Amino acid sequence: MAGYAPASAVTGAAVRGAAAGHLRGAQALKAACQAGRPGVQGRKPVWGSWMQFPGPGLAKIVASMGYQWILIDAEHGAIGDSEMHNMIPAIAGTGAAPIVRVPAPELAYFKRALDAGAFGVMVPMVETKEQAEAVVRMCKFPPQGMRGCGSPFAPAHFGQSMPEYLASANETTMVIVQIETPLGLKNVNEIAAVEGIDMLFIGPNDLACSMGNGAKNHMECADVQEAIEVIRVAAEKAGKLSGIFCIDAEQSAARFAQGFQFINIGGDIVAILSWMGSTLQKANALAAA
Ligand code: 3PY
Ligand code: MG
Repeated sequence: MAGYAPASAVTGAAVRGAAAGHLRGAQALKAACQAGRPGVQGRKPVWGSWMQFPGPGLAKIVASMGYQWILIDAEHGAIGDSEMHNMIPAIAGTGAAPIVRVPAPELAYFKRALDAGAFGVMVPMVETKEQAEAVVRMCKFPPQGMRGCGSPFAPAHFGQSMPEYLASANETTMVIVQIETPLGLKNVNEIAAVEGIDMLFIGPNDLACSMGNGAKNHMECADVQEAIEVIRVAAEKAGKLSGIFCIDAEQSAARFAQGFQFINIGGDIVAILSWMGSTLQKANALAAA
């Protein structure tokens, strides 16, 4: 580290003014989530949206609408590695927090997302305490973990020198694990207790599907709704944050009232399918009238 510290310190000083907002943004995201927890006076939701289409231009437009975080979905989205790299600063530049959902809990994916300057990562299908511990190790620099420290991109985006970034990243990086299977549900209290895990995030579609309700509307499945509350309460009892994927304003507001803080409202493809589909239908109906 000492070998490149002086050069990276210069880089940090040069970009500090322009990019320091990214560091403040990452800290602000965590603070906003804490302030959204049940029992906090005047609690407010931390709204986000999902992106499954690539492109920094689109990311900038979506992020500029006022969401506090934008999820770059590298699990199910049509988003490759270099697109993710360009979308992260485009989102962060608007003041929203870029979070990357990695395809799987593998070291290479965490390196790519965090080195590109993501404020946090979301990890699908975490099912055991051991998996959660491995996630934390892969996301944190030593001594807490094993993250490699070679990339200049993240410090540059955060307006920091490499030593400054190394000193702050373990604290500011948001580590979010998804609980979305019966095994994850069974082990949820152990997973929530793992140090370094910031949030349990529910993928209701996978949770419903893996519980045998894939073909049904999960909002109408009592067992899925009970499981969702069990996961939320596990997070709350462990002093962790809780989040969930929703597709409309009503669902999102109801989940906030239930006690969740970090709530997704739809996404790019949800918006396109819904608006374009209904508008075409309406145009057809009007033309035929
Ligand atoms: C799920 O619903 O399974 C998710 O992961 C969020 O879309
Ligand atoms: Mg899922």
